[in-house]
Amino acid sequence: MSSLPVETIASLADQHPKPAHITFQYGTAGFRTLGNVLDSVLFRVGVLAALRSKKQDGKVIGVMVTASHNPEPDNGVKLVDPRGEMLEASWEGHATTLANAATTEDFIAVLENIVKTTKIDLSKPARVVYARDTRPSGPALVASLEDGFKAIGAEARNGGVTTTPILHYYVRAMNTKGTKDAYGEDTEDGYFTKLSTAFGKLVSGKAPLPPLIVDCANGVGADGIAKISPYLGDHLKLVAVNTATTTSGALNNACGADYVKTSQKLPPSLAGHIKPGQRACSLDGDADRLIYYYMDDRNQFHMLDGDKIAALVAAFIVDLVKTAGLEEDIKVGVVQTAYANGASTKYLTERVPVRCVPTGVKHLHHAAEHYSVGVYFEANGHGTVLFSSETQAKLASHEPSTPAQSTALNYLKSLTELINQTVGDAISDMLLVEAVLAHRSYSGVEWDSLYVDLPNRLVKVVVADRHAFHTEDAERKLVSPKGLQAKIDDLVKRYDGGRSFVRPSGTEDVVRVYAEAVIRSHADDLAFRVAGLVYDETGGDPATRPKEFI
Ligand code: 16G
Ligand code: MG
Repeated sequence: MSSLPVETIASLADQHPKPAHITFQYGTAGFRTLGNVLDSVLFRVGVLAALRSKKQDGKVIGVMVTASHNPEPDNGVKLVDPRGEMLEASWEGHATTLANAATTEDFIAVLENIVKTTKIDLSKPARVVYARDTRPSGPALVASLEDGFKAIGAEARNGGVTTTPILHYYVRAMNTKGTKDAYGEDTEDGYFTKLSTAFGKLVSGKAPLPPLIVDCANGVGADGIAKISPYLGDHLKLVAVNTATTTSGALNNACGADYVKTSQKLPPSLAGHIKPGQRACSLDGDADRLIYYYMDDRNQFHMLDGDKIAALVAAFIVDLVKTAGLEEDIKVGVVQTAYANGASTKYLTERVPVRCVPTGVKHLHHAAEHYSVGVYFEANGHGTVLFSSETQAKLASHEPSTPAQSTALNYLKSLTELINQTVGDAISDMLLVEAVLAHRSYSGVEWDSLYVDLPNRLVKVVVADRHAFHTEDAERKLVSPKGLQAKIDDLVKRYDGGRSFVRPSGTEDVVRVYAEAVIRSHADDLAFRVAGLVYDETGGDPATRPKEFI
């Protein structure tokens, strides 16, 4: 068993010193903060990714440099495990410890400790693939990352500027190349060909839908939309807007999936583009979230969020499974978080088993793996559908006994190709939605009417210490601060259809409050009352108490 190239690592590490006074944390979405303080983190993540690969017997590990929907000055980095899924939870701690080692010596000591405790065989190869989004801080951070690869001697492939889901796709495709589980060609062309071919099979013979407006958040999704358009041919026309990837300050600014979901408004830049009845969608800055919407005849905005996507897709798959005669073999289930609109949970529960898990893709993904077909979506538009290997085998071997069964079976097989099963993927999900709309002959209006959203409100509370907040029951109940949950329960009881929960954010230094109720004014009232309670109970300064808190 060989040892770490300590001298090379040390001399390169000295060029990427950790800034004093900053504590980094590998959170829900990896490391994420201002791009200009991340140099040391990127270098260290480069080394860690190589170790992770060695630990996984030389399988390819992915590294994505992005801060998703955050403002342009932010950046971040996350690791992708061999099947294209999020980094295993136990390694998040290693990443955090490594990022916070104060000096080069400390850094090397932590590395040696990781090698020892996780029993890494250093003689194994290290293979990584990495990519970045369009942020201006990206190139410098990628250079630091590359130094990390160099320091430990990793074989690194540069995936260039691409979407987060495409990077996840590369990882799975590279690791399954030449096996019976081959996921696809490990190139952009391979990805676009796979998706568009499956889409073509799903919509062939269906009346084409009118063109779809796609708000690209001025991010890397703009490249993806431009590239996939020729592959789609006449099956679907995409009209890309907010494609200014090189305009300073434009990324995620008053546009994109997060803007639409949190403000529940049309991006102002779309006002001239979208006509009454027309549907449109927004991607986020790294194209792993998707929110749809449309304007009605009175020019009113209607949002179709991750919950509406889950309802549309789950019901469609359930119908196909039934028509294919596979009801007994294939069980469809849905995974949501506490943020799922209560009306969506009711709609889905009447049709399929539904589970609620804590916020964050990794929780949803793992829970979805327990179903034969696991549909998971966060209300914020991140989600996908997982087909278990038994289900894929069943689809491959099932002998249909009628033409209708055969058609449904083929549609299900095409869905397994269309859907990026490694992670939520705005481009893949968009094609999925479009395919279902084409099958159902739905416009936005009919899709929207599957159920009526309960009015809801999300409020941020800045508290002295968000780490004092602990939750249970999939974040639906507070365990600490002591006594706060009982007070929230008392408030909630006063509102018809009221529901509210409080949780610490995993990505921002705030506590989030969610509330819903049958009447809009009640949802607002409940949210601001709970926010006020949280603020006061945790010793908030009366002088800076936000005016809207009740
Ligand atoms: C991250 C998560 C997302 C979650 C959000 C919650 C991933 C890849 N992304 O964006 O799933 O909804 O954080 O943010 O896991 P919050 O903890 O600040 O509310
Ligand atoms: Mg994102």
